[in-house]
Amino acid sequence: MWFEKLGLRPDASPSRQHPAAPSTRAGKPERSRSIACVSALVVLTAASVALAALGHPTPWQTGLQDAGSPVMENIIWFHNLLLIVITLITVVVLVLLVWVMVRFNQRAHPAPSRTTHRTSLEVAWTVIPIAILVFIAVPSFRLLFLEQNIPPADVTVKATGKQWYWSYGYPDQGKFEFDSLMIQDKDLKPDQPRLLSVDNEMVVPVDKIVRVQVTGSDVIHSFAVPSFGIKIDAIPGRLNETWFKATKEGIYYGQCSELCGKNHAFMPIAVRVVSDSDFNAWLEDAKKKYARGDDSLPRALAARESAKAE
Ligand SMILES: [Cu+2]
Repeated sequence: MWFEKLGLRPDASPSRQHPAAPSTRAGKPERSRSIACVSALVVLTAASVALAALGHPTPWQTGLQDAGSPVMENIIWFHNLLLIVITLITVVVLVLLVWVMVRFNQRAHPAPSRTTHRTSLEVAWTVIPIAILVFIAVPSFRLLFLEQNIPPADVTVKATGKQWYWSYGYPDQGKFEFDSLMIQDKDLKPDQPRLLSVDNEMVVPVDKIVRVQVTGSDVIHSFAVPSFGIKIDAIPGRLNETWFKATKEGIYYGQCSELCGKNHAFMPIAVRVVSDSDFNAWLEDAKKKYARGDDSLPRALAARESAKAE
């Protein structure tokens, strides 16, 4: 079957790397220790990059999951930019602090200056942070608009959070809706990740704009798929919207991200991205398999429909 071809590799867990042990070379223990620290950092950073994966988390992962949509590509780019900015700021502040402690301590500088104001300095420490914030705001707003402005959708999926599973409907494709429940540990197949696999996945076509309408039927849940860069609350009585365009076929996992009750940790989201033809084949199947008879419509709606017909 097409979906078996796309399953997760069982050997996907990467080899674990450990930071280098500190050198004990006699004579320069301090230098050796700092070299060891730096190499440990480099190894950890490299490992976290190497451990990132598309669509699912990995053991020892510290970074973000790989991007499976244009929005997530932008999120990762913005995250890396902020990491550089914050590292530079931290280094500058640290250097200033060390300089003050060394140069102006009581022993090195017994007679302190009584100066309390310096206009140029005050202007500088006001203007520089503003400039940094403006520099950050530009890509930040660009990303926000990319996430919020939903392009014309090719497929609309309605995801309803329930205690404790998700239901999916495809309102433009017909009257069908199905429940997606987590597979229990004892029923897992070898290639199915624990706590993330579900019985009925949400299926969408690759390279198409998918609009996800999200709501809750009992309490607030949250629909989140890290590799697509989406997370949106599922609130009873309200219809929230988000979107993604999956750029690669495969399976993408997410979880409910709002503490919603005792089984909050056990209502995963699994999105299977397939080719157009596979999606159409699945759709035909799903329409029959999950067909919702008119008798399951809410009574008030059914009554209104029949009143209209008379
Ligand atoms: Cu939930």
